[in-house]
Amino acid sequence: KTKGFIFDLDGVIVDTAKYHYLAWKALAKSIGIDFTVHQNEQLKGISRESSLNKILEWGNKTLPKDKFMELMKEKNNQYLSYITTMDENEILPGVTQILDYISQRKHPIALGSASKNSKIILQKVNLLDWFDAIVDGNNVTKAKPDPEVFLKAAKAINTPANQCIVFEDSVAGIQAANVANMISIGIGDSTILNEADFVFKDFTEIHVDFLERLIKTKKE
Ligand code: G16
Ligand code: MG
Repeated sequence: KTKGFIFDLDGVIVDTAKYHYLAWKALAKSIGIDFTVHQNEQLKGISRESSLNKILEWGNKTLPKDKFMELMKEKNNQYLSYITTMDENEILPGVTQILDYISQRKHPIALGSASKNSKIILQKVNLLDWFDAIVDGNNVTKAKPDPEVFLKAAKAINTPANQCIVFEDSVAGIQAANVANMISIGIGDSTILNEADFVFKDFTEIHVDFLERLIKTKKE
């Protein structure tokens, strides 16, 4: 039986979540807003625009449209400056092994990311060729927790939603996978990702027997 595997990017395949955090933190500071690591959890997985809206909300600030656009651009430039030096060493533990396992068994693999920078990053870490489809921030209009990104990814790999397995590090992404009726697997802290069907600290904790059972599991 064929399952479709959908991977989030930031925080699942590579640890770019830390770069997003640094870039947003600096940008917020430049307009006199501070936010905590805890608040940062809410920025994970959501779009650039939604992220800035949240930060402004936290700081009780509103901005004219042109200033808003300028700040989004500034954040992205800062982020891009962090990712230029990325290479294979920034692939998170166990990722290459699981991609290898899945593709050897001929299950299709898709990316389902909110990022508009996903292709550059996958190229940088030399993982682009593993993916049968890329659905990212350039292809969707609704940010996670809306399931649009995962539903499009499922379609792109010709797999019904209830036969898809999603790996996610964000609360919004787990919610999106659940709404899409996919099996949701959290990668990270189980107290934060408690809505997921399963949670693992990282991919090195996911063993072959678990994957074999998962492949046989069906969501109604
Ligand atoms: C990622 C991050 C988010 C970021 C979003 C948009 O999503 O988790 O923090 O705001 O992409 O990224 P960009 O500004 O690069 O378009 P994901 O879904 O890959 O975790
Ligand atoms: Mg993520």
